[in-house]
Amino acid sequence: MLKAGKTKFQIDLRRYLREDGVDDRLTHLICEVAEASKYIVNSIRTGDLGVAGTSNLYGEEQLALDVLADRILRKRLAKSGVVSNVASEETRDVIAVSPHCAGNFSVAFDPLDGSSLVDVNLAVGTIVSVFPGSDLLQAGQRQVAALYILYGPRTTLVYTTGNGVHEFGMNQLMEYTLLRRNIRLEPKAVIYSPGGLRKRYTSGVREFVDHLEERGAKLRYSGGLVPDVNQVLMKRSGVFFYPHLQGAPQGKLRLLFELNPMALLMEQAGGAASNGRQRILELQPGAIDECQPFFCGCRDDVTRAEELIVNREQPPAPG
Ligand code: AFP
Repeated sequence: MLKAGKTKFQIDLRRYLREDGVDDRLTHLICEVAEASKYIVNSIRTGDLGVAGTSNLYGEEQLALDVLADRILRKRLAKSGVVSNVASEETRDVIAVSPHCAGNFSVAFDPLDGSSLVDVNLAVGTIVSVFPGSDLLQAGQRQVAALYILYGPRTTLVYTTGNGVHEFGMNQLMEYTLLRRNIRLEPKAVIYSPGGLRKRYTSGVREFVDHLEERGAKLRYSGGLVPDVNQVLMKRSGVFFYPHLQGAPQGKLRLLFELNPMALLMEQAGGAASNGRQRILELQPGAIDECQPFFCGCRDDVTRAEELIVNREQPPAPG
Protein backbone atom coordinates (compact mmCIF):
# COMPACT_ATOMS: atom_id res chain seq x y z
CA MET A 1 0.00 0.00 0.00
CA LEU A 2 2.65 2.55 0.99
CA LYS A 3 5.44 3.20 -1.52
CA ALA A 4 8.83 1.92 -0.34
CA GLY A 5 10.82 4.59 1.44
CA LYS A 6 7.75 6.66 2.18
CA THR A 7 6.90 7.03 5.86
CA LYS A 8 3.18 6.97 6.58
CA PHE A 9 3.38 10.60 7.73
CA GLN A 10 4.32 11.75 4.20
CA ILE A 11 1.18 10.26 2.71
CA ASP A 12 -1.53 12.87 2.33
CA LEU A 13 -5.22 12.11 1.99
CA ARG A 14 -5.56 12.42 -1.80
CA ARG A 15 -2.52 10.24 -2.43
CA TYR A 16 -3.69 7.62 0.07
CA LEU A 17 -7.16 7.49 -1.50
CA ARG A 18 -5.59 6.90 -4.91
CA GLU A 19 -3.24 4.22 -3.55
CA ASP A 20 -6.27 2.72 -1.79
CA GLY A 21 -7.78 2.29 -5.27
CA VAL A 22 -10.67 4.73 -4.64
CA ASP A 23 -12.54 5.93 -7.75
CA ASP A 24 -11.30 9.37 -8.94
CA ARG A 25 -14.72 11.00 -8.57
CA LEU A 26 -15.15 9.66 -5.02
CA THR A 27 -11.59 10.75 -4.21
CA HIS A 28 -12.49 14.22 -5.40
CA LEU A 29 -15.66 14.26 -3.28
CA ILE A 30 -13.86 13.18 -0.10
CA CYS A 31 -11.13 15.78 -0.70
CA GLU A 32 -13.79 18.48 -1.13
CA VAL A 33 -15.26 17.52 2.26
CA ALA A 34 -11.73 17.66 3.71
CA GLU A 35 -11.32 21.13 2.17
CA ALA A 36 -14.63 22.27 3.69
CA SER A 37 -13.47 21.11 7.13
CA LYS A 38 -10.64 23.67 7.03
CA TYR A 39 -13.21 26.48 6.94
CA ILE A 40 -15.40 24.80 9.54
CA VAL A 41 -12.55 24.32 12.01
CA ASN A 42 -11.65 28.00 11.58
CA SER A 43 -15.25 29.06 12.21
CA ILE A 44 -15.32 26.91 15.39
CA ARG A 45 -12.08 28.42 16.68
CA THR A 46 -13.13 32.00 15.97
CA GLY A 47 -16.82 31.99 14.94
CA ASP A 48 -19.89 33.58 16.46
CA LEU A 49 -21.64 31.25 18.95
CA GLY A 50 -24.81 33.31 18.76
CA VAL A 51 -28.11 31.76 17.79
CA ALA A 52 -28.92 31.93 14.08
CA GLY A 53 -32.61 32.56 14.65
CA THR A 54 -33.70 29.71 12.39
CA SER A 55 -34.57 26.12 13.33
CA ASN A 56 -33.79 22.70 11.79
CA LEU A 57 -36.30 20.01 10.85
CA TYR A 58 -36.47 18.81 14.46
CA GLY A 59 -37.43 22.29 15.64
CA GLU A 60 -34.08 22.71 17.43
CA GLU A 61 -32.80 26.29 17.50
CA GLN A 62 -29.83 26.55 15.13
CA LEU A 63 -26.58 27.99 16.35
CA ALA A 64 -24.85 30.24 13.88
CA LEU A 65 -22.09 27.63 13.58
CA ASP A 66 -24.60 24.96 12.51
CA VAL A 67 -25.87 27.20 9.75
CA LEU A 68 -22.38 28.28 8.70
CA ALA A 69 -21.03 24.72 8.60
CA ASP A 70 -24.07 23.63 6.61
CA ARG A 71 -23.52 26.40 4.07
CA ILE A 72 -19.78 25.67 3.73
CA LEU A 73 -20.34 21.96 3.11
CA ARG A 74 -23.26 22.40 0.75
CA LYS A 75 -21.34 24.94 -1.36
CA ARG A 76 -18.32 22.66 -1.73
CA LEU A 77 -20.44 19.61 -2.55
CA ALA A 78 -22.33 21.60 -5.20
CA LYS A 79 -19.00 22.85 -6.64
CA SER A 80 -17.51 19.35 -6.69
CA GLY A 81 -19.30 18.45 -9.94
CA VAL A 82 -19.91 14.85 -8.76
CA VAL A 83 -22.87 15.30 -6.39
CA SER A 84 -26.49 15.30 -7.55
CA ASN A 85 -28.50 15.51 -4.29
CA VAL A 86 -27.70 16.41 -0.70
CA ALA A 87 -29.62 16.14 2.57
CA SER A 88 -28.40 17.96 5.66
CA GLU A 89 -29.60 17.50 9.22
CA GLU A 90 -30.01 21.28 9.28
CA THR A 91 -32.45 21.56 6.36
CA ARG A 92 -35.91 20.14 5.76
CA ASP A 93 -35.58 17.97 2.68
CA VAL A 94 -33.39 16.53 -0.06
CA ILE A 95 -31.84 19.33 -2.14
CA ALA A 96 -30.86 18.86 -5.80
CA VAL A 97 -27.47 20.58 -6.20
CA SER A 98 -26.42 19.34 -9.63
CA PRO A 99 -29.11 17.44 -11.54
CA HIS A 100 -26.62 16.83 -14.41
CA CYS A 101 -24.58 14.68 -11.97
CA ALA A 102 -27.36 12.11 -11.56
CA GLY A 103 -24.97 9.22 -12.25
CA ASN A 104 -22.53 10.21 -9.54
CA PHE A 105 -23.21 10.49 -5.80
CA SER A 106 -25.67 11.78 -3.24
CA VAL A 107 -24.58 12.92 0.20
CA ALA A 108 -26.29 13.01 3.60
CA PHE A 109 -24.41 15.02 6.20
CA ASP A 110 -24.58 16.42 9.69
CA PRO A 111 -22.50 19.58 9.30
CA LEU A 112 -21.75 20.11 12.98
CA ASP A 113 -22.97 17.29 15.19
CA GLY A 114 -22.97 18.22 18.87
CA SER A 115 -22.77 21.94 18.09
CA SER A 116 -24.26 22.76 21.51
CA LEU A 117 -20.97 21.46 23.00
CA VAL A 118 -18.85 24.17 21.33
CA ASP A 119 -19.69 26.83 23.87
CA VAL A 120 -18.46 24.54 26.67
CA ASN A 121 -15.31 23.82 24.65
CA LEU A 122 -15.97 20.13 24.06
CA ALA A 123 -15.21 18.27 20.81
CA VAL A 124 -17.70 18.24 17.93
CA GLY A 125 -17.72 16.76 14.45
CA THR A 126 -18.94 16.65 10.86
CA ILE A 127 -20.48 13.37 9.67
CA VAL A 128 -20.79 12.45 5.97
CA SER A 129 -22.53 9.53 4.23
CA VAL A 130 -22.14 8.95 0.46
CA PHE A 131 -24.50 6.92 -1.73
CA PRO A 132 -24.23 6.11 -5.45
CA GLY A 133 -26.74 7.86 -7.74
CA SER A 134 -29.53 10.22 -6.71
CA ASP A 135 -31.47 8.28 -4.06
CA LEU A 136 -30.64 9.03 -0.41
CA LEU A 137 -33.32 6.76 1.04
CA GLN A 138 -31.29 3.60 0.44
CA ALA A 139 -30.27 1.05 3.07
CA GLY A 140 -26.92 1.99 4.65
CA GLN A 141 -25.19 -1.06 3.18
CA ARG A 142 -25.39 0.76 -0.19
CA GLN A 143 -23.05 3.54 0.99
CA VAL A 144 -19.85 3.88 -1.04
CA ALA A 145 -18.14 6.01 1.62
CA ALA A 146 -18.59 7.15 5.21
CA LEU A 147 -16.41 9.66 7.03
CA TYR A 148 -16.27 12.06 9.91
CA ILE A 149 -14.07 14.98 10.88
CA LEU A 150 -13.45 15.42 14.60
CA TYR A 151 -12.74 18.96 15.81
CA GLY A 152 -10.99 18.26 19.09
CA PRO A 153 -7.55 19.14 20.51
CA ARG A 154 -6.46 17.89 17.06
CA THR A 155 -8.52 17.90 13.90
CA THR A 156 -8.73 14.39 12.47
CA LEU A 157 -10.54 12.78 9.56
CA VAL A 158 -11.60 9.12 9.60
CA TYR A 159 -12.99 7.44 6.48
CA THR A 160 -13.92 4.16 4.89
CA THR A 161 -14.75 3.36 1.27
CA GLY A 162 -15.26 -0.32 2.06
CA ASN A 163 -11.56 -1.21 2.32
CA GLY A 164 -10.89 -0.67 6.01
CA VAL A 165 -10.96 2.39 8.29
CA HIS A 166 -8.15 4.96 8.13
CA GLU A 167 -7.35 8.05 10.23
CA PHE A 168 -5.69 11.29 9.09
CA GLY A 169 -4.53 14.30 11.12
CA MET A 170 -4.60 17.93 10.04
CA ASN A 171 -1.06 19.37 10.19
CA GLN A 172 0.02 22.96 10.69
CA LEU A 173 -0.40 23.59 6.94
CA MET A 174 -4.00 22.30 7.28
CA GLU A 175 -3.14 19.23 5.16
CA TYR A 176 -4.44 15.80 6.21
CA THR A 177 -1.68 13.20 6.57
CA LEU A 178 -2.02 9.54 7.49
CA LEU A 179 -1.99 8.66 11.19
CA ARG A 180 -3.45 5.14 11.35
CA ARG A 181 -4.56 2.67 8.67
CA ASN A 182 -6.84 -0.39 8.91
CA ILE A 183 -8.08 0.33 12.43
CA ARG A 184 -9.50 -2.90 13.93
CA LEU A 185 -11.67 -3.37 17.02
CA GLU A 186 -11.11 -6.04 19.68
CA PRO A 187 -14.06 -8.41 20.34
CA LYS A 188 -14.86 -6.99 23.81
CA ALA A 189 -15.12 -3.45 25.18
CA VAL A 190 -13.07 -1.90 27.99
CA ILE A 191 -15.06 1.37 27.81
CA TYR A 192 -18.75 2.04 27.28
CA SER A 193 -20.50 5.23 26.18
CA PRO A 194 -24.19 5.22 27.28
CA GLY A 195 -26.47 7.91 25.82
CA GLY A 196 -29.90 8.93 27.04
CA LEU A 197 -31.42 9.16 30.50
CA ARG A 198 -30.59 6.05 32.60
CA LYS A 199 -33.96 6.22 34.40
CA ARG A 200 -35.70 5.74 31.03
CA TYR A 201 -33.71 2.65 30.05
CA THR A 202 -35.70 -0.52 29.35
CA SER A 203 -34.94 -3.77 31.19
CA GLY A 204 -32.73 -5.30 28.49
CA VAL A 205 -30.60 -2.14 28.24
CA ARG A 206 -30.24 -1.91 32.02
CA GLU A 207 -29.04 -5.50 32.09
CA PHE A 208 -26.60 -4.70 29.30
CA VAL A 209 -25.08 -1.90 31.39
CA ASP A 210 -24.82 -4.27 34.39
CA HIS A 211 -23.09 -6.81 32.11
CA LEU A 212 -20.51 -4.22 31.04
CA GLU A 213 -19.94 -2.87 34.57
CA GLU A 214 -19.54 -6.36 36.04
CA ARG A 215 -16.78 -6.96 33.50
CA GLY A 216 -15.05 -3.75 34.59
CA ALA A 217 -15.79 -1.62 31.52
CA LYS A 218 -15.37 2.09 32.32
CA LEU A 219 -17.93 4.77 31.45
CA ARG A 220 -16.71 7.35 28.92
CA TYR A 221 -19.38 9.78 27.57
CA SER A 222 -19.00 13.34 26.25
CA GLY A 223 -22.45 13.90 24.71
CA GLY A 224 -20.89 14.27 21.25
CA LEU A 225 -21.46 11.33 18.91
CA VAL A 226 -18.29 11.93 16.88
CA PRO A 227 -15.81 12.11 19.81
CA ASP A 228 -17.58 9.27 21.62
CA VAL A 229 -17.53 6.98 18.58
CA ASN A 230 -13.98 8.06 17.74
CA GLN A 231 -12.85 7.04 21.23
CA VAL A 232 -14.30 3.55 20.68
CA LEU A 233 -12.47 3.23 17.35
CA MET A 234 -9.13 4.67 18.45
CA LYS A 235 -9.01 2.71 21.71
CA ARG A 236 -10.01 -0.28 19.54
CA SER A 237 -12.17 -1.55 22.40
CA GLY A 238 -15.48 0.00 23.34
CA VAL A 239 -19.21 0.20 22.81
CA PHE A 240 -21.37 3.28 22.23
CA PHE A 241 -25.13 3.23 22.51
CA TYR A 242 -28.03 5.63 22.43
CA PRO A 243 -30.87 3.19 23.02
CA HIS A 244 -34.63 3.14 22.68
CA LEU A 245 -36.04 4.71 25.85
CA GLN A 246 -39.31 4.48 27.74
CA GLY A 247 -41.43 7.03 25.88
CA ALA A 248 -38.96 7.20 22.94
CA PRO A 249 -38.92 3.79 21.21
CA GLN A 250 -36.90 5.18 18.27
CA GLY A 251 -34.20 6.75 20.45
CA LYS A 252 -32.72 10.10 19.37
CA LEU A 253 -30.06 9.56 16.71
CA ARG A 254 -30.77 10.03 13.00
CA LEU A 255 -30.44 7.06 10.66
CA LEU A 256 -29.33 8.94 7.54
CA PHE A 257 -27.07 11.59 9.08
CA GLU A 258 -25.51 9.76 12.06
CA LEU A 259 -26.16 6.02 12.20
CA ASN A 260 -25.54 4.83 8.63
CA PRO A 261 -22.05 6.38 8.35
CA MET A 262 -21.01 5.36 11.88
CA ALA A 263 -22.36 1.84 11.29
CA LEU A 264 -20.31 1.41 8.10
CA LEU A 265 -17.17 2.60 9.86
CA MET A 266 -17.77 0.25 12.79
CA GLU A 267 -18.36 -2.80 10.56
CA GLN A 268 -15.34 -1.95 8.41
CA ALA A 269 -13.28 -1.90 11.63
CA GLY A 270 -14.48 -5.42 12.47
CA GLY A 271 -17.18 -4.23 14.88
CA ALA A 272 -20.97 -4.21 14.68
CA ALA A 273 -23.85 -1.71 14.63
CA SER A 274 -27.45 -2.54 15.52
CA ASN A 275 -30.74 -0.93 16.50
CA GLY A 276 -30.95 -3.58 19.22
CA ARG A 277 -32.69 -6.11 17.00
CA GLN A 278 -31.37 -5.60 13.46
CA ARG A 279 -28.19 -4.56 11.67
CA ILE A 280 -28.30 -0.78 11.09
CA LEU A 281 -26.98 -1.14 7.54
CA GLU A 282 -29.95 -3.33 6.56
CA LEU A 283 -32.59 -0.82 7.65
CA GLN A 284 -34.63 0.71 4.83
CA PRO A 285 -35.21 4.39 5.74
CA GLY A 286 -38.81 5.63 5.52
CA ALA A 287 -37.96 9.34 5.75
CA ILE A 288 -34.86 11.57 5.91
CA ASP A 289 -35.51 12.44 9.56
CA GLU A 290 -35.96 8.84 10.75
CA CYS A 291 -34.44 8.02 14.16
CA GLN A 292 -33.35 4.58 15.35
CA PRO A 293 -31.91 3.14 18.58
CA PHE A 294 -28.16 2.62 18.21
CA PHE A 295 -25.65 0.12 19.65
CA CYS A 296 -22.19 0.02 18.03
CA GLY A 297 -18.62 -1.08 18.72
CA CYS A 298 -17.06 -4.40 19.76
CA ARG A 299 -18.94 -7.20 18.07
CA ASP A 300 -19.36 -9.50 21.11
CA ASP A 301 -20.89 -6.68 23.16
CA VAL A 302 -23.29 -5.53 20.45
CA THR A 303 -24.40 -9.15 20.11
CA ARG A 304 -24.92 -9.33 23.88
CA ALA A 305 -27.04 -6.18 23.81
CA GLU A 306 -29.24 -7.71 21.10
CA GLU A 307 -29.63 -10.96 23.07
CA LEU A 308 -30.72 -9.10 26.22
CA ILE A 309 -33.15 -6.83 24.35
CA VAL A 310 -34.72 -9.59 22.25
CA ASN A 311 -35.02 -11.96 25.23
CA ARG A 312 -36.15 -9.45 27.86
CA GLU A 313 -38.35 -7.01 25.93
CA GLN A 314 -41.45 -7.01 23.77
CA PRO A 315 -40.75 -5.98 20.14
CA PRO A 316 -41.72 -2.35 19.42
CA ALA A 317 -45.25 -1.70 18.19
CA PRO A 318 -45.32 -1.46 14.33
CA GLY A 319 -45.46 1.99 12.70
P1 AFP B 1 -26.91 17.97 18.76
O1 AFP B 1 -26.24 17.86 17.41
O2 AFP B 1 -28.33 18.44 18.67
O3 AFP B 1 -26.08 18.71 19.76
O4 AFP B 1 -27.06 16.48 19.32
C1 AFP B 1 -25.89 15.72 19.38
C2 AFP B 1 -26.35 14.28 19.47
O5 AFP B 1 -27.28 14.00 18.47
C3 AFP B 1 -25.15 13.33 19.38
O6 AFP B 1 -24.00 14.00 18.99
C4 AFP B 1 -24.99 12.79 20.79
O7 AFP B 1 -24.59 11.45 20.79
C5 AFP B 1 -26.39 12.95 21.39
O8 AFP B 1 -26.97 14.07 20.74
C6 AFP B 1 -26.31 13.22 22.87
O9 AFP B 1 -27.64 13.31 23.32
P2 AFP B 1 -27.89 13.56 24.89
O10 AFP B 1 -27.51 14.99 25.13
O11 AFP B 1 -29.36 13.28 25.05
O12 AFP B 1 -27.03 12.60 25.65
